[in-house]
Amino acid sequence: GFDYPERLNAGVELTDRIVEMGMGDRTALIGNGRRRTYKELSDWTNRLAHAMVEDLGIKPGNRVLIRSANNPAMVACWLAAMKAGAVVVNTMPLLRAGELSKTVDKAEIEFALCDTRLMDEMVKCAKTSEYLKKVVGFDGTSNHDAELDRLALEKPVQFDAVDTGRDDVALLGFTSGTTGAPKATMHFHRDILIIADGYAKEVLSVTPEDVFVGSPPLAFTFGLGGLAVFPLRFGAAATLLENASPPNMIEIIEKYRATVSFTAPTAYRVMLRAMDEGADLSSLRAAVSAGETLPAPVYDEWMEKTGKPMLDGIGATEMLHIFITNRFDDHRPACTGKPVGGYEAMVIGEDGLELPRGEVGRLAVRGPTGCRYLADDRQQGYVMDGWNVTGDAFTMDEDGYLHFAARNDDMIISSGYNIAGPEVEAALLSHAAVAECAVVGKPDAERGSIVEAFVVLAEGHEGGPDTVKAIQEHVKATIAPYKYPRSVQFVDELPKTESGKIQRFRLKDD
Ligand code: 3SK
Repeated sequence: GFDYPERLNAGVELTDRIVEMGMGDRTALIGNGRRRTYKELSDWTNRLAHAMVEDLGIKPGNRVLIRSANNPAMVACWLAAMKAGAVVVNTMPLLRAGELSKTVDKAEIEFALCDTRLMDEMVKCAKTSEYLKKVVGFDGTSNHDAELDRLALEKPVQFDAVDTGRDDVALLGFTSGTTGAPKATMHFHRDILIIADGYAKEVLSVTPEDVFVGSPPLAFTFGLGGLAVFPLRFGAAATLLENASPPNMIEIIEKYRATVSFTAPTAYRVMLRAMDEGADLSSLRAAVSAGETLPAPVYDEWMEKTGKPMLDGIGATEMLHIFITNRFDDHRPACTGKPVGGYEAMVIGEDGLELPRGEVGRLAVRGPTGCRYLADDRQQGYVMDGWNVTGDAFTMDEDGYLHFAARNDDMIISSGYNIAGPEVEAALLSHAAVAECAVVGKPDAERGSIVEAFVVLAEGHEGGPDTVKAIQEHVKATIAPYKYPRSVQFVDELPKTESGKIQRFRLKDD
């Protein structure tokens, strides 16, 4: 079981507790050219928490948005805000004002802590927001050269963390719904520890000697767990990269002899090619793959080259982290493995009943973490009789291993990013040349899928490379750039049902 004291603050457990355990001198965070020990991280977060409470006026339960690329300052702000009893929403640096506004409105966010280099879109969002009271800049480069840092520098290094309960909400993890209307998933202080004491301990056996590296944004719970919670829970080191391109990850792996990596198959493919060119990834003892299905050839080649299995797993923002996984001593290609300790899984049919082994149905899981949408009718669709019914179709074989079959929804997964097709369609439709459009995922060897747009042109507009470019640039300027359609096809009309509903499945070539 996961027994935690009734009064629990995850911010304290991931910092001060490690110092108390005698690991204050160990490296906690590496990023932007600096290394911080656990003692330094504890002091830093305590000072920040003082500033948040005394200068900004953050009260327990206030919602605080953090806007940053992955860096030590973002982690410090997150931990400090939890110490101050706040409910944190981490956001990706690529979000534009419109997407930030949807987040702020959904979670009724009052405070925003923003890397000063990313202020423009945050300020645009604040100008029209009825909820945001304060936007404060922090220095993402960790040179303490911004308002929040200056306030914090004057504060003491001791802070009595807010006496939060283990079942108090600490984190709102956002996930884009299929309609583009974001959903916020609530997670308690204890949930943050459960993912470390469950998956990270049982499957990865993390020790203080480990050095973590990876690409998922901290705004995505896959990244927050893999690159902050898991190392910090066990006194290990986290390397944080603002630009986690595969070459940058490789550089860090070689430089710091990283031992655990978290990324998507797309990046592992590039790493395999780099190994052919002499890259030394021999320090990696655990390569975790999630966010997209792991193709068997990538699994096979990794095994061949490193002698170790790549650990495919599936998680969900709703469940906070990975709940089904392969293991070092129990792994198979094209297989997601078995539930993490404490979780149960079954494959169900349309009637909600368990299907016979081998039949494709919806994956349902239950365990120590689970879905709690904030003020959202979609809760009834996700949790049924205590089971969390994910959007994915799976089969369970005779031996109880789970195999991914397909996604049930309109999400397009490209290089590990979840992209809601309808949101891209809305951005396309705001361009003058687009009369009608439909967006689908197109299988892609490099990225898993890419966004493909089928566009019916408006009167007076012509298809051609310039129009494609203009449309793509428009999408990049309207929503987060990674959502733009890499493929644009001009068509005379879209396939529709008699009632006029677009039949996107007829546009897919998978
Ligand atoms: O599998 C995923 O997409 C996922 C989502 C949230 C947290 C962790 C993971 C692996």
